[in-house]
Amino acid sequence: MYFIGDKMKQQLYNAMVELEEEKVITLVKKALENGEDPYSILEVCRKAMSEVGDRFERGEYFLNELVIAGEIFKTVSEILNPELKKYGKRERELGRMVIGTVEGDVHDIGKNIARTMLEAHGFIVYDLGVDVPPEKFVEAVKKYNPEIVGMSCLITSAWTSIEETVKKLEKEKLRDKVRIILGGAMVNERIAEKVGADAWTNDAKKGVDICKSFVGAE
Ligand code: B12
Repeated sequence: MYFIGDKMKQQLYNAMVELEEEKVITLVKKALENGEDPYSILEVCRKAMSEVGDRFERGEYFLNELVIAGEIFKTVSEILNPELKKYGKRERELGRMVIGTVEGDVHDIGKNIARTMLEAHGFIVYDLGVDVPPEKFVEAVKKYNPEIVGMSCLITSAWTSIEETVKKLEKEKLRDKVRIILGGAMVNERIAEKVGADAWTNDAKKGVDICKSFVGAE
């Protein structure tokens, strides 16, 4: 269990881990009313999702619980989205970006949050959805000519798809035209180095800063 100093956040974390949907919604709304930073509310829920995942791994939760956790988080995202949008300062168009969850992976909650935040900060984001094959990334790069490609990945078995996608971009001589950022709970330095990605993150806020630096907009 993760320990958070703040009492309300601790309650929210516990409610999320225990999959108490109504309590989660009430606490999220209350936190917003109290002027809590929407991203810090999101972070509490993300950490709780990690604990849900650990329980699944330990055999204490089953697929059903993962599904329920996903549904609850989606509701939380819907409540927080308008607030997250206000958070960014969309003063001008910063650049174009193609984003998608790689082939073999259907997790999209984090990708959708990253998209919302990137758009809020002024990026035009072309979202290819989930389970996106390498060819589709390549097609989209040809079609939209983006400065950045973002690949979301939450299962380690899908790392090969990241690798394949980078290889296909190289083969089509597109690799040098884009910066590549990996995101999602299951990406790290190891995979980023292995495929030669320009950056990786498990945190959408950091992701926005990295993407801004890619287009010279720090
Ligand atoms: C909810 C959930 C599900 C839901 C997903 C619903 C949905 N629509 O997304 C469902 C039930 C469908 C699901 C299915 C499965 N899941 Co699942 N799931 C999770 C869980 C609990 C939470 C994921 C989540 O939404 N987190 C919250 C979001 C906000 O966090 P996030 O994705 O990291 O995103 C943040 C950042 O990373 C970043 N970000 C994300 N993407 C991007 C992209 C870019 C470009 C940028 C800049 C930033 C960025 O922004 C977000 C905000 O900061 C995780 C546990 C965990 N540790 O994450 C397991 C987990 C990912 N699942 C796991 C598994 C095993 C599965 C299944 C294989 C289970 C099964 N037996 O069928 C299937 C996979 C099916 C498939 N082919 O993809 C494992 C993976 C283990 C591994 N090492 O590979 C995990 C880690 C659980 C565990 N500990 O065992 N799952």
